[in-house]
Amino acid sequence: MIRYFLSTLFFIVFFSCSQNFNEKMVSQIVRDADWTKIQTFTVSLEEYKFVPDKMNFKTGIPYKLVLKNNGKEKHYYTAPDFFKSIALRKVQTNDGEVKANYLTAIEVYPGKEMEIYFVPLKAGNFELICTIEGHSEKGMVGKIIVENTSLKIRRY
Ligand SMILES: [Cu+2]
Repeated sequence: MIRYFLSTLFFIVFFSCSQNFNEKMVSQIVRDADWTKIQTFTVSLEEYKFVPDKMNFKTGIPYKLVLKNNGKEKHYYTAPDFFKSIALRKVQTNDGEVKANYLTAIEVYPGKEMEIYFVPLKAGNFELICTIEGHSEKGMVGKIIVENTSLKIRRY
């Protein structure tokens, strides 16, 4: 019961300051998330679409977003508002990984794959687009939907 109360309290405090995630808060969320319960979501980048073009995530849950370019051209996964609303752990490829606090876009070469490890912090509907000239006009756009799930957030 106390545990539940504390997690609820944390949730309220957490989301009341979530308008402005600072570096320290983000790294604490990344550190405290239960990465053994990671959920994988794979998106294929092709000419000229994201498959699927709707991605659903829930706040407080650790995810691995796999971006796979199954096309013949390079493509961008550009979603600045979404990337501002997550706690980013790292971006990983076969060749190494990048640790950063904040992303705007990820470029994936044909036949390659990149993995984004993160925890969504904020609910919302976010636009996804491939910013290479002509691609969005041909349909390379998508939606990222993040739902609030106070009960599912990890207990602290
Ligand atoms: Cu593209």
